[in-house]
Amino acid sequence: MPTTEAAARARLVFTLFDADGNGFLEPADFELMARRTVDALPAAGEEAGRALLAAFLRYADTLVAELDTDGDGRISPQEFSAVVLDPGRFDAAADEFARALAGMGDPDGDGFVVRADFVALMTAIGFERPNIETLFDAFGPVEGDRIPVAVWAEGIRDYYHPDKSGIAGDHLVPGAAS
Ligand SMILES: [Ca+2]
Ligand SMILES: [Ca+2]
Repeated sequence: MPTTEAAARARLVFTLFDADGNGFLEPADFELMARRTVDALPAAGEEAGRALLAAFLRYADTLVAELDTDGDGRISPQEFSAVVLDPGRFDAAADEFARALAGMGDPDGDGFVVRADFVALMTAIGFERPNIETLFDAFGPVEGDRIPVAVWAEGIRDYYHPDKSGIAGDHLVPGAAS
């Protein structure tokens, strides 16, 4: 059985990813999130907006490919939890997720995510601003107020780890920020 914290972390992400609130994750949800992100970064320009939209849709494709066990083209809460809370299955997919995520959080491909991009992305997904800032700080930003993509990827693996509690990712769960 996952820890209470692990179950709450997975539930929170599913709820946020389901941007249109229909109870399933589909590419349409990620398109909605991408548009929110582009709107939040008007200075990024049209080309950057298109690239970000493409990165979100790649992320959606990766999620569906890895998590859609029954092949109906969408991810149910059961399909989501079954994979992400099983380290044996999630670790195999984690590198794919990290690469797809890096496409969004590290648009210039230097291996680092700056705070502004991190905040914009996580805000678009629906996390609360104070929780996002606390998480970024917990990742130990280096010079230039940025974190290595690999640190974020490792944080995501921890986030879904069924046995972990009291980790950086717990800062994202409402009421847990401190
Ligand atoms: Ca949905
Ligand atoms: Ca499915």
